[in-house]
Amino acid sequence: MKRFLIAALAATTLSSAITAVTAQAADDIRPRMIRFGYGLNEDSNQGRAAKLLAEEIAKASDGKLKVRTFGSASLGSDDQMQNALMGGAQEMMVGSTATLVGVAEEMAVWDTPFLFESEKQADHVLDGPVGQKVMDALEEKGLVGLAYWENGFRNLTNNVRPVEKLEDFDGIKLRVMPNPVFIDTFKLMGANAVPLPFSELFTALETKAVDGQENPYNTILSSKFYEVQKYLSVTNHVYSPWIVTASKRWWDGLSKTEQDIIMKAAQTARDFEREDTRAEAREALAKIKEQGMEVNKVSPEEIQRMREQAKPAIQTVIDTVGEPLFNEVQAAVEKAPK
Ligand code: TF8
Repeated sequence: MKRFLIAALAATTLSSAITAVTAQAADDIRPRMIRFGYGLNEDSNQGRAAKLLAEEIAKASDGKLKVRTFGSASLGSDDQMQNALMGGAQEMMVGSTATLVGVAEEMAVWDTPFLFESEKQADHVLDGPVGQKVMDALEEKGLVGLAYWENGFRNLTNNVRPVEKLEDFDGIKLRVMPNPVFIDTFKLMGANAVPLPFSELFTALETKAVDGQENPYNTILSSKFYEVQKYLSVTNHVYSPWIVTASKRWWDGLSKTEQDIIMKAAQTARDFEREDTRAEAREALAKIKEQGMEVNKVSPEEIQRMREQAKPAIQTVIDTVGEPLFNEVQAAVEKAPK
């Protein structure tokens, strides 16, 4: 009788242990600390969205998944963070797709000058099948893409002169994102393109190591570039996406439930971030002027000349991502509502 009981007990213990293991793999949430890094400061559109993402993850996991956010590149430049994610030394980050071109060249397709005409069009393409395909290219490099957030349409600032026509780019020492398409685009414009990580940009402008830079209105405001830049020229030369990524090494060790919580939070934060960014951008020009910058519009004729001039950079994109992907993106852009 006793022996039977022990055997029965052992059997149930064993079987419940097995169930526990499977359950854990499928839907357990374990206490975890997630380091989420980003390059802008806490008072930026990026910082606000990172905070929301952390709150959403805490809420959905009853506080078991704790996201610690690190702004102002305190965990390193975008490049350094990407490497930390690939190596498994950091869990998550958000940064420009442009910085990922060195990891997955497919990302260069978003750097095509004048690719999108509106944010709405960008949303459709990025959130659609081809956007997903480009994101998926990260996996074999050790990263998992979760969602595209908005950095936004980029505009030019500098200290030399207002850029009103193509020729005004001449000789301006312009910081660009470290990526072949950006370097080529601005070389074609006649600028002296200097690739630099964003984390070094303010100091480079302050010390006059470079004359100018290009970024969306939101960043010109939140990074206080108006303190070190005189002219802003409305060029809208390219739409820049951000992308939330996770370390694949780490991600693969999460339960399905944990992955779902994090994925959903990245998307909720995306929807918030796009609205927040657009609202801020609508007010930004007035604020930038208040801060003393001189703002000039660029005429449609001159934008057209810049577009023409930038065409060879499109070839750089095609050489980098391959013609089939480039064409697929073009087709999606044409189909998307403006
Ligand atoms: C750049 C980008 C950056 C962002 C940010 C650091 O100019 O636009 O502002 O990638 O995440 O480097």
